[in-house]
Amino acid sequence: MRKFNRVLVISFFIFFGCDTSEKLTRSDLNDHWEFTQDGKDTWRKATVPGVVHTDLMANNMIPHPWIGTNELKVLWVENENWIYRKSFTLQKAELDRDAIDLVFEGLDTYADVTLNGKLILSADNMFRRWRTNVKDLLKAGENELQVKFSSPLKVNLPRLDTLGYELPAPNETVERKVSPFTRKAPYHFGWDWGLRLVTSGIWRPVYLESYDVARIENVQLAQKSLSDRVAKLEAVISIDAASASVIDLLVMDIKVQAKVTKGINEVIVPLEIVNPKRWWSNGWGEQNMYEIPVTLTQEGIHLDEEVAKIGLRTVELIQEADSIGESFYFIINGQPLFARGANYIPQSHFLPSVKDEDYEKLIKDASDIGMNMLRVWGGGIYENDRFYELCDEHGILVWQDFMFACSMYPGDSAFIENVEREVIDNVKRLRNHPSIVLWNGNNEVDVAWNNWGWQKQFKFSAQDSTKIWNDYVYLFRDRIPTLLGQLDDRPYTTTSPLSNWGRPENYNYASMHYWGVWHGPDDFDGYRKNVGRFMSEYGFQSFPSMETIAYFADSSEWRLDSDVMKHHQKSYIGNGMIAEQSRKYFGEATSFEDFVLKSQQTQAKAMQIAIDAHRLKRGHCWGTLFWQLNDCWPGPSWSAVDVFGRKKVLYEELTSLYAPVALIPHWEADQLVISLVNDSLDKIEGTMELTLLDTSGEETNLSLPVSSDKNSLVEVHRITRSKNFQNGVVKLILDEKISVIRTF
Ligand code: BMA
Repeated sequence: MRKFNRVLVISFFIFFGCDTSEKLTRSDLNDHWEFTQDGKDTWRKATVPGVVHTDLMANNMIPHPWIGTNELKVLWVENENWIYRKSFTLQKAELDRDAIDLVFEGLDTYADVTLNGKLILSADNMFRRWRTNVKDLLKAGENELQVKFSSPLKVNLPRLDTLGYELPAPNETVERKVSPFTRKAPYHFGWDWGLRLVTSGIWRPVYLESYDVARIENVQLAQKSLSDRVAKLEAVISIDAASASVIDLLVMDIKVQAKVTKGINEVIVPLEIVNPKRWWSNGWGEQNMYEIPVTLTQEGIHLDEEVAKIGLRTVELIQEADSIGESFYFIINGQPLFARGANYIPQSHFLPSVKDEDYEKLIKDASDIGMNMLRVWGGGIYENDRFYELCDEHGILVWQDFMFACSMYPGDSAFIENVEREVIDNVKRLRNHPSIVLWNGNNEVDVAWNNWGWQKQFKFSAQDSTKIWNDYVYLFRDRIPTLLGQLDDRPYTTTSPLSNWGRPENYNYASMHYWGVWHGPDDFDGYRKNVGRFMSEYGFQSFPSMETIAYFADSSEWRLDSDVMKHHQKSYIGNGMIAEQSRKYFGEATSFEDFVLKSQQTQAKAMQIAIDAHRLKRGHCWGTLFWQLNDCWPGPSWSAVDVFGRKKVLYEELTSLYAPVALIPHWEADQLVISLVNDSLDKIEGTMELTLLDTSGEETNLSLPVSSDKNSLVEVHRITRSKNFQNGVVKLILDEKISVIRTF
């Protein structure tokens, strides 16, 4: 009966030439927000999406925490509650829809949302999306929306008190640590390359979604089988219906009629793509994507639509016992892949200030220098959609951590349930991206629990210790993988690394974070000696450029022992190791500026030794992801590019270090060995041009044809080092062009 009425109403509008559409509409609510500190009632202009620190800065109420030691002056912000509000008007006609939802794509973190004075939502997880049907609370005319953020410390310190033991979180910079309780980007509580600012705010867009009958809640494109002849897919379409009715779906050219009941309904539509073109990772072919339009109608009336995208490819993670230990490598479209890339952290401490252009530049540059994998590290965030779209477009494979790092976590049912909702939200949002090839439970929790001395340090009783570990096992080895298995079919690993860097035999097992250099006592030769099966972390710090240093430090502070310089160095190791290694490789610095440059050259040297060693052990090792691609504030760190996008010396050298086809010069005792590494899927035929210079100025030149099979490593030249050897250059010529130059 009701449906019949609606059709009549629509014909009426058509007749009078009014807007007949009953399509889902989205109205942004990002403008005209104000905020105040709780208890102060002084309302000031706010920006949404945003966070309280950037609003306080914009209103000149706090100094920029990236400059000098200002971080210390703004720490108070985390102890306060903050209120955001806005009003918006609606016309009576706008209320005349079957459903109106208020959607927050992200609330950071503890937020009570009221609409026209009624509490509609209590959010407690920065990583979740929140949708509430608000039709009955909205009114024609003015509506008041308010979001009250409670300090994560105020919320969680009582939880810490009642738990009865501490949960280790060594990167959190205060004594009483609440980060393990808080489903919020872990690095906001402090890290060894970042500052501590516990933000609050509406950090992703907010809008009203109004619709009639039903809306498309999610489209999953599940690849059931893939051959060169045909790809068989299932479009799993979730429909959120305002009430029971019959709807029509058009998926590509397939029409389906479905009876839906109020709430979420699932419709599965099998699809076939004949002679499919595959999606390939960077360097292996095109990033072909298919668009699958899904349209929801009822009796010819257009209700909602979505264009889902899929890239067709197969992914396997091979973790198999072998003669020395356990392998760890990816097979993409049937071919074993050597992964070249880096660990990625959020691009700013203030997440909403990262713009699409920043994502575009970062990912495009990564693919231009030959990377084919980034690891979205577990101490940050599940990134914005744009990040993954760009990885799809540029063939950058994504190793996606869940957001847990270097900490133990509570095991109460409310916490577990919150995490489950987070997993569902994010996996459903991201699973159509072909770039994502791995879900990984957490960063370094296994190795930390078993090797970092927490039991002693925290004096856990046997009972507490067992409880903490069992909670860990339950979450990462049971709950998350079980849930994930219902949502997606990509590989899952519990943690990274799966093997710890302490003992020589450990390099034969699975994934490895090698920190013998920096956190351990090894010199750069350690990179050569300690090559695991997949190097998912290793790194060396350097300073950002002088332009970046000048942004945060007055020239009077340009000394390693100045307050500002010490404040910006967040690693407990300090600057001593950079100074020591740069002296060793590049000599005593003549000035601060010279030191800064030498620090970058030293980092580049360290990474060159490591990356070459990993590539030269191709077959044993199948991946190299250095720590860390980028920064979240200006300071010394392991990054290759700083927070303002300024590239360090390392970055410039990555073009040759990560070239998919490269000649790698290296020494074996007094022998100079040149190896040709070919990560591509083509047979390579080229020329090697070698120049050696000795101390008397004598130059030896050699030109040799070189070749290699696809996906392989081959030694192409070996000579005994002359006594007077000074340096050399080796060039790889492909198609009559210089492809890679390496000096040594
Ligand atoms: C790694 C990372 C981070 C850390 C880095 C440098 O293990 O996972 O936790 O920032 O080391 O110490």
